[in-house]
Amino acid sequence: MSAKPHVLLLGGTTEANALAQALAEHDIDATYSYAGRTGSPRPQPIAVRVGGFGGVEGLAAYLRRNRITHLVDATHPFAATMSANAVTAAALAGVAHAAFTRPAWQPEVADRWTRVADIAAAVDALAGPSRRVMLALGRMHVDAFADRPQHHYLLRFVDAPDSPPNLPQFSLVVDRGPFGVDADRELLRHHAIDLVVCKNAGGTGASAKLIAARQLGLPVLMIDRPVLPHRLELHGSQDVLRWLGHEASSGTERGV
Ligand code: 3Y8
Ligand code: NAP
Repeated sequence: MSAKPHVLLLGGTTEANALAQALAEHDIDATYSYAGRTGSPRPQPIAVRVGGFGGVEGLAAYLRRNRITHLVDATHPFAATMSANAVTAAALAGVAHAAFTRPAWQPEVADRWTRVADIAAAVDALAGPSRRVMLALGRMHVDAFADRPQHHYLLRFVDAPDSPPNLPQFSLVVDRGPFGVDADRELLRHHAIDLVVCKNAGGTGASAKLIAARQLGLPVLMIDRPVLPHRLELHGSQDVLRWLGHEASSGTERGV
């Protein structure tokens, strides 16, 4: 009989939230982990912990101390440090590891994407005359765009910043997703945006601006995902439940 699973779920995404719901419904012992980036993260139906672990060693120690049996990394595709640490720490602690992620967005026929490798390449690509740019990257990377002060930036943060962004021309919207297409289309139109800059986050929580840009015929500067270590990747809550040894239909332990 396999040991009863005790899951550490590295969260912060729409998919992590759906999985937390499924784990709660199946009475699977699980803890949801936030980094603590936002002021009031969404409540969860399972136990929650907030804050870093203290690098790989700190996470490995947490896994051992809390007798975690399965580590599910459902962090955002751009949370590259967390994801790399998770693979290494799980191996160190001898804990099963799987990523629960969503496929990258693919351009559709009507899309006007220019793909760049990372934030620095996006900054380089913004050389040239003044534009009105929706910088849909959140708060953590805004300073990099101070090198391109000629543009007017539309910023969207989850929380109001303690101090104004270091940009000469910007409009700031404080809002958390998941976002809607009609609202994002109105936002782009209201601010007369002529370029959207975003990360290839994938999923549904951030795709509204892409669909709105397509409808308005706007170009998009799409930042590709960072390369992550090789790992088991699962794409649905049911796949994770099966991986944990819980058949979704019966909701009971797999037969001995
Ligand atoms: C703290 C947890 C849900 C999950 C919501 C998803 C969808 C909406 C879209 C835009 C893009 C951006 C940003 C974004 C999205 C979901 C999901 C997603 C992008 C919360 C959350 C935490 C964070 C951290 C925050 C980052 C920021 C990034 C805003 C909660 C709401 C831009 C990523 O102020 C800060 O320091 C914010 C930091 C990392 C990226 C950045 O560089 O600023 N997410 N976002 C998580 C933690 O502490 O562990 O507060 O409830 C989660 C979500 N954000 O259904 O409730 O699944 O991706 N998050 C990007 O995609 O580029 C917004 O504006 O269009
Ligand atoms: P990151 O750069 O990959 O990680 C930096 C450090 O933050 C990690 O080494 C770890 O600290 C801590 N950390 C990150 N995620 C954590 C988690 N879920 N639980 C506990 N500690 C965590 O991470 P990030 O890009 O800042 O993302 C932080 C959080 O925001 C994640 O939950 C992610 O899913 C969410 N998020 C990020 C983005 C994005 O664009 N990056 C978008 C949406 C949501 P220690 O080394 O001390 O353990």
